[in-house]
Amino acid sequence: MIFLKRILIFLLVFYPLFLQAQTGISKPTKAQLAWHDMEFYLFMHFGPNTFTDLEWGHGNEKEEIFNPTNLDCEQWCRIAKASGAKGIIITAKHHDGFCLWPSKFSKHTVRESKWKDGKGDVLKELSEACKKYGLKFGVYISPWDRNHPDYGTEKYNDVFVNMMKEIFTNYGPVWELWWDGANGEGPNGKRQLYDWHRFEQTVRELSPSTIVFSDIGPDIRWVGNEAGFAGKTNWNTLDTAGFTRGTGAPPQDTLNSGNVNGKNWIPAECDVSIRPGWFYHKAEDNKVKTPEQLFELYLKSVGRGANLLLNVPPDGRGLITDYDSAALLEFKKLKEGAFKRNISKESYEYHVANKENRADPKWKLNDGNLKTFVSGAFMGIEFEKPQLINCVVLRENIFQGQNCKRFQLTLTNDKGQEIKVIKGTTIGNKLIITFPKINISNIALSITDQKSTTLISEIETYLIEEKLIEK
Ligand code: FUL
Repeated sequence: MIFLKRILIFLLVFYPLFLQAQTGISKPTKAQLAWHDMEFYLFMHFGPNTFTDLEWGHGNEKEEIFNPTNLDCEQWCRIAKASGAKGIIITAKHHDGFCLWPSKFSKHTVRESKWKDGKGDVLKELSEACKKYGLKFGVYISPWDRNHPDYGTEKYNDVFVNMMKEIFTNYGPVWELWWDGANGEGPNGKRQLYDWHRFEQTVRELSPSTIVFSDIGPDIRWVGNEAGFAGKTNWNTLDTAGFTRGTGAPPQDTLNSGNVNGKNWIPAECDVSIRPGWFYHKAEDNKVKTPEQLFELYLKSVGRGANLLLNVPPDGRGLITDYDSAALLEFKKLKEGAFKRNISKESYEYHVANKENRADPKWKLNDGNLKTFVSGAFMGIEFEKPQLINCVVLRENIFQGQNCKRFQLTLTNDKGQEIKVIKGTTIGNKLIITFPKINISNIALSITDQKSTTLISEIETYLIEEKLIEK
């Protein structure tokens, strides 16, 4: 009997996977799957703008203005760690063209500055600190360059390729590379025709596991806003044919939601700043987002199947201020507190092939099985005694693609009466649903429309602080 049950479970799990493997459904690469696991990491905008109080430097700033008095990348890493972030992406070169490393292909770098008598190298310090603290290291390098004399000519494409080569060779491994979509004029009034194909080839050759961000990938996409939220419907798939980066990118609402039948696996990353600006401005010290606002951003990004890239800009000392670190640490506490006790773990899980068949097998949670959905099937959690909950976390196992188009959660009390029905669209890597707390005995998930067989790996339930419920 046990043997037969095992065979049945085996078939339920692997046959749909076999079928999916035969279809042309788009799937994540190994590197993209690992990226999905990263969930939350920090962005650091740092450079001449930190000292001039600008957001977009003109490119003609004197190098000597870059002079942090007390730069300490280990402090950045300690704060990143303490906030639960898993990596740091640094603006190695913003639109003003200033390089935070002594590039041989520019005369507008840390080498020409007064900082450490021109011997400093922010990329070296940060990449080493990230290694030491077990954080992933990522690099933002703006294609738009308002300083470089070759900008606007074919030669600049060589410059950009050579700069990326330097970065991969001297500071790697680079986990994520960020190509900003902004493309204005260079110092000679010309715009650049970027050789994207060559840029992409360079990355693939030199650092094949690097995840490349831009408006349209190739690996991950911009979410279409700088406010930090993904679409309530959020497909990891996107059609890019006919689109380009920058002004030729797909409409912002498309980037926000992806395309249901998109040809490419290009999931969304939500970039947003902890302050109004991207760079540090003293006048914004009292405008740092509160821990509750950060938690809400987390719900609207990670909780909608995207990743959260939160910008925390170091100040002119080269340090993260106490305003920012206090908010980050408290945010971590809120998050840990909210998701500490998964109430589902104290109950039984069931999985039935159809609604008539309630004499189903029940499992204690964490049986290691993926739950597959054939039409009419549902699975759920049965609590041994009624539980107060206000948050459900669903996880779709996406390694063979994202399939759930529509789902329904039915929450019932100990008398079997329906208390609440929640309908939704996509699930993806993680979906966090919050609502005013209710007392329930049973929660049942059914997939009401799907592209192909949906694989569910978790139905978690929590009671979080009421103030944290999504507004
Ligand atoms: C934009 C840039 O223009 C901003 O300065 C900032 O770097 C943001 C993350 O991307 O395109």
